[in-house]
Amino acid sequence: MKYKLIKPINENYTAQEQVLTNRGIAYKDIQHYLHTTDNDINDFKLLGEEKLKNAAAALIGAIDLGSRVSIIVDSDDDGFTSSALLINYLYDLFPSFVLNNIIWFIHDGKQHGLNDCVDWIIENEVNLVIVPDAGSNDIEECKKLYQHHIPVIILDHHELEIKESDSPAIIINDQLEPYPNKEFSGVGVVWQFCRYLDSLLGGNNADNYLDLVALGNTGDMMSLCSIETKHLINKGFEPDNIQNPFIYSIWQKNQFKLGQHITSWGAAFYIVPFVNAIVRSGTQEEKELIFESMLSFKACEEIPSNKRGHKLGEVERRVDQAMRTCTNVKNRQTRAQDAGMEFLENMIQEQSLLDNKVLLFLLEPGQVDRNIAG
Ligand SMILES: [Mn+2]
Repeated sequence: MKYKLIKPINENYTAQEQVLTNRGIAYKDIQHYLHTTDNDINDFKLLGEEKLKNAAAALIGAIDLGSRVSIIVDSDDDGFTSSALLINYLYDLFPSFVLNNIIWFIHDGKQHGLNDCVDWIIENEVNLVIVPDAGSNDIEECKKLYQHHIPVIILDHHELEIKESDSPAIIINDQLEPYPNKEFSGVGVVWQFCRYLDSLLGGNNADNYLDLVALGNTGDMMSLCSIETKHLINKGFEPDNIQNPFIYSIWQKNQFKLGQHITSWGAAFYIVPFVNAIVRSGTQEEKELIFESMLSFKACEEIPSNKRGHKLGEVERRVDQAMRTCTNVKNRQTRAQDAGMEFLENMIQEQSLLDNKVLLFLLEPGQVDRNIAG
């Protein structure tokens, strides 16, 4: 077997020290890295106090007035957990407002941001838009919304390709600010925003959702070399912190793989792929089902069963149906992947393409499932 060492072996290091230094943790930081604490959590004010204040004022104002707020659910694991965290958090404090005034938008494909939902927002007479985990660069869409007097709060972690001052939106984004952790996903930014709201409203409610923080950061493959991210992923997956009905159920269902204690590795292999399969290959109804099973107040509601061979009038909990749907959609995705691969392999064989160094396929619509291609 051929292999190349990342770094020469240091005889004075233990195996653990060697691995960690190879991964970029300085030797002097190893003990700290292995024993992180809540002191490693950054101050939310580093996300920009003025903007946090403006965003909170807009949101609390909307709640006060009973305005309509829409939340745009980004189409991946981090996006789902980001929006679910925000809605769950608000439900704890303002249940009837959430039930009556918050509507959410789930993209019909893999879209991100505001591009496909501006008209929907205007048609639904929304008064405030919140975009977790996306939207930083959607200047034109934001301008259009502001022309309709609809303010936009963006809680994001993607690099800006625009000048912030060109956008009318309130953009809270770790990449823009002195916030030291740049390996923090959208759900982390949302969580910090909720901690800021906690500081205004009293209470410690944001910490009820650490499992979502852990799952979103894992889904976006944020680097575990970041001490804050590593700490929050470990903390969020501590068994006592698994409170989200979706995460709890998928853990129980897959305990033979995930074990007594979910690890970031376990979540990356046995939870995130189910969410991503739903986002890529699920129907709109299936996406709604999975998203709503991440909402504490919706997950345990009883809905008509769609189990094979169910009796008339039979019901089941939404989160139980979600578990079955996850498995079905993942299998459907695997079948679509296999069919796509078979199609390409046939093309390679028929046209003897193997002599080429790189293969690029120009596909006709329908040849490979559109959610698999790319
Ligand atoms: Mn993200």
